[in-house]
Amino acid sequence: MKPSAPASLAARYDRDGFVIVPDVLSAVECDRLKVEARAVLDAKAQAGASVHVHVSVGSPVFRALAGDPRIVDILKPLMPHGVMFLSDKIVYKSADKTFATPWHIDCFYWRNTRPKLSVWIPLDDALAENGTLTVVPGSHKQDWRMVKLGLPSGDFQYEINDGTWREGDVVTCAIKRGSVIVFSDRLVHGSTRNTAGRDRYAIISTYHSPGADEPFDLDFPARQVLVPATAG
Ligand SMILES: O=C(O)CCC(=O)C(=O)O
Repeated sequence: MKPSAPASLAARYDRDGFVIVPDVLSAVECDRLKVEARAVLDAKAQAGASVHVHVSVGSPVFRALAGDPRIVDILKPLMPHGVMFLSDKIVYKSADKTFATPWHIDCFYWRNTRPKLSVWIPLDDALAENGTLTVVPGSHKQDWRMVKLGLPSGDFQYEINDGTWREGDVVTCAIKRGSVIVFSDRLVHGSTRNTAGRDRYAIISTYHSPGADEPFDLDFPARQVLVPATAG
């Protein structure tokens, strides 16, 4: 019997709510981006914060990354109505920022806006022991209830505390730095704890289809259309 063809990226994204694309950025690029990320955090981030938003507003390096053709080419088949960059953030875990990112879906942070997806790129090899991304495949097809969360740092404001998935449903995405995870803003995700005593930097960029600005968008001055709606 002929083996069936592997599902396309778009089919997998639709089925699972996420896709992993390995080896998009080189180790040298990750090293450079990590130096830039540290500089951005030192210059702009709130003391003690593990999340810093609006990275590309002040960093041409990250702005170029958000529109990098290698990333846009991954997004094109997943976003048939065009690709618009909205915002990005650094999420940084370390020997003294060990907390697991709580289970959540991102659309709770941007209720009543058009659908979005995010691209998560670790700048350090990301493994279970240093806080890699965890996802629940297929969870983007269900509705979830979020509750307010009071992390002392204020880094994450919401969590799902009544999830119905089983431990065996969770995928712990162990990936090399420079690999890419694209995930829907309806996908349940979080991270493992960082117990390794070493850094885990990630840059997360969020995109949606081009369209008239919604009030939410006005907070993000680096937003830009990368693939117009009419382009193939
Ligand atoms: O990098 C992480 O720990 C997870 C980040 C995350 O879940 C998010 O920003 O939505």
